[in-house]
Amino acid sequence: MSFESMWADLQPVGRSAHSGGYRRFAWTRTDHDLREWFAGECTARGLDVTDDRMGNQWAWWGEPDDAARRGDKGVVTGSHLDSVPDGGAFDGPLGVVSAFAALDVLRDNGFQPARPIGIVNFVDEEGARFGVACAGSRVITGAMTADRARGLTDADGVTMAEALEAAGRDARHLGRDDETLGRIGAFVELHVEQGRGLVDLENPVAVATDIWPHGRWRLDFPGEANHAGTTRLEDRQDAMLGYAGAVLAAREAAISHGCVATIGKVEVTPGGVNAIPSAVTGWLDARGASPRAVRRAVADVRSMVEQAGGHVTEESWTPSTPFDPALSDRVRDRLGGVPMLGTGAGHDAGILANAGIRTAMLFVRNPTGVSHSPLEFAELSDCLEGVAALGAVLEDLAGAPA
Ligand code: HGY
Ligand code: MN
Ligand code: MN
Repeated sequence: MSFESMWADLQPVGRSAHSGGYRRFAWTRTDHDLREWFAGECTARGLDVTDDRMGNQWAWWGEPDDAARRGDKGVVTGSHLDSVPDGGAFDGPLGVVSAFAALDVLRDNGFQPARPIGIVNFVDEEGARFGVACAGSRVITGAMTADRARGLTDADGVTMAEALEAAGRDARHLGRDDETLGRIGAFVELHVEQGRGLVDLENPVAVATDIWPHGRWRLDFPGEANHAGTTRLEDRQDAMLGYAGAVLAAREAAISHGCVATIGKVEVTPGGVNAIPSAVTGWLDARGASPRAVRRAVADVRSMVEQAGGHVTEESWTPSTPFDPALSDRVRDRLGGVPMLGTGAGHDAGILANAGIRTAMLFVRNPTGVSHSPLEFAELSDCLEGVAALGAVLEDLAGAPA
């Protein structure tokens, strides 16, 4: 199983014939096919696959519980396979395929790890269906309660609990999973770069320094359903007006506070061209290097929304997340001093870092710099550079006795 053959196997799964992007959402049939693919790759390598309390998939080369008895822990790599609506091919899958390919390189070279090497597929990293990003890593680390996760609903009102049951899982099993977390001595996630840093630096691989603070807020605007043609303007309670104001306020606030913000998702009720909306819900995504700047920008939007009679609910917040400096320096040195880059994109690695697990990230060059779009890309040569880098890092971290 080469990198190329694994990549080719994954390509058609969940791909939209219309956009060319991917629609790989948690606990759907497509997700099931991706999980089957992951399990098949593990089985092909003689790795047993286990699920944790949230359904994240784990496979180990070596026995983590034997290591624990020696007072040692494993080295884990991996990422996610789900996508945003019409997302790109690389965001997530590059980290999972590279994990398998890096393990193959180590085995082909006759490497015998002194501590177990794990590969993980985190579920629901994008939060595209149920609205909270990194749901899989948030639940097992306790960053999101099982009750909250079970109650999240998708656009059709299906709860995550119902989706899990439909996928043949016991939703009562959800929760913090210290047994799984206790096996991780270090986590290194490889990810396509979601920006142009490496293009400008003319390097195929970088080590991450940190993840910007970022969050998601739900904005609800009330209105009164009525006829679009017969209702006088002065009699209208048009929920869309408040929403429109919030979209512009988000951009103005981002500019004035030096951060970034967008409202990328909106739901309109009833959604008829000739019906004045009775309700509009928008979701704000705001991020920035400074948590204060983000909070101030969101405060500006909040006051505009509330003046329009709307309501703002914080749905997730991830603080500024520096990766483990000693581990990141060791990774950078092992790779001969590659560049170090921060990112505005959230990752399961950030959730694990905030849970106190030694974590680092590798970025692979994306010549378009574009992500969360079918235009996301990485050259095969750079992908293979990423595999070689990940293999070298795993060999270093899993090679030296404790
Ligand atoms: O939203 C993010 O930054 C990540 O892609 N989930
Ligand atoms: Mn993403
Ligand atoms: Mn990702």
